[in-house]
Amino acid sequence: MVDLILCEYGPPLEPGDALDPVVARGPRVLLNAGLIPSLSAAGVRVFDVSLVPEADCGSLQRKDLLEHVSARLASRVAASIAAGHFPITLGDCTAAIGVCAGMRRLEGRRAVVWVDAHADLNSEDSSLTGFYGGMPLGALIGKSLPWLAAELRMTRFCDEENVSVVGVRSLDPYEGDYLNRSPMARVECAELEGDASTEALARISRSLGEAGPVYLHVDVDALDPAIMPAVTFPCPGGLTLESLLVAVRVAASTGRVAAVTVASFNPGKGVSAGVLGVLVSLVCEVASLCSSAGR
Ligand SMILES: [Mn+2]
Repeated sequence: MVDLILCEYGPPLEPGDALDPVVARGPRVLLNAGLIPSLSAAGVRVFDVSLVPEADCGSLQRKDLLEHVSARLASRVAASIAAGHFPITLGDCTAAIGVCAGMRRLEGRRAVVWVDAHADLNSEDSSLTGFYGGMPLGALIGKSLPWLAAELRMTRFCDEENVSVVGVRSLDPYEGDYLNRSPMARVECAELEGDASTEALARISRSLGEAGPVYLHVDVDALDPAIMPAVTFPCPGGLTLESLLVAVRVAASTGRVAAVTVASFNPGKGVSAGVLGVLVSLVCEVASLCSSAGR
C-alpha cells in the first residue's frame, strides 16, 4: 500500500518574502493530473500535510513555518511506516527533512540517494540567498539548520559516506568545495545514459551500504528542462526520464527504500499535458519500483 503525502508548502525564496503559494499548489495539481488512477493498482491512501491555516501564518516567522511543516510531515511519515505502508511525499525540497525525521525510528545505518540538479548542501551561513530549499541535504548530514534538526530530534540523519548525489550540475562555490572534499558519491548525468556505466552504478551501490533504511530524494529539476521545464531553477544538461530511473532502480534493488520524496514541481512554470504526463509517470514508476521491492 502506498501512502501519498501532499506537502502543500513553498518556502519563501528570500528572507522577508512571503511563502510561495504557487509551489505549494504543486502536489495538488499533480494529484488532479491523474495520479490516483495511475497509482491505484498498488492501493493508495492520500494524506494532506498543508500549512497552518492561512489566518495563523501571519504571526509566524519563516523558521517557525518550516519547523511546523517538517514536524507534521515527520509524524505522518512515521505513522505510514509503522502501518507497514510505503510513504511517497510530494512537496518542495525541504520536505526531505521532515520525511527523514519520520524515518528516525528505523534501525540500522541510514543512507540517502539524492537526485537533483542542485546539491542543497548550503547552511544559513554559506547560502547566498537564505533560501531554505538549498539546505536540506546539508541538514541531513548534520551541517545545516541545527535548530530544526534539534527540534525534530535528528542531529544527523546519515553519514556522508552513505550519501550519493546524482545529476548534480549547478553548484554554489561553497557546495562545489564541500562536495570535492566529502566522501559522498557523485554521479554525473552522462554516466547514466544509454548503457549506464557499471562503475557509476557501483558507486551508488557502495554508498548504500549493506543494511539499513534508504531515503530516496528525487528533485524533478534533475531532469533536463527540455522535458521538465516546470521547476523554479531549471538547469540544462539534465537526465532523461529513463536515465533517472536507472539510478532509482539501483536504490530500489536493495529492497530497503523506506521513503521517497518527489520534489520541486512548480506549476507556475511551463506546465503542459506532456509535462504533467512525465511527472505522473515518474511518481508512479518510483512508487512501483520502491514499494514492491522487499515489501
Ligand atoms: Mn533542485
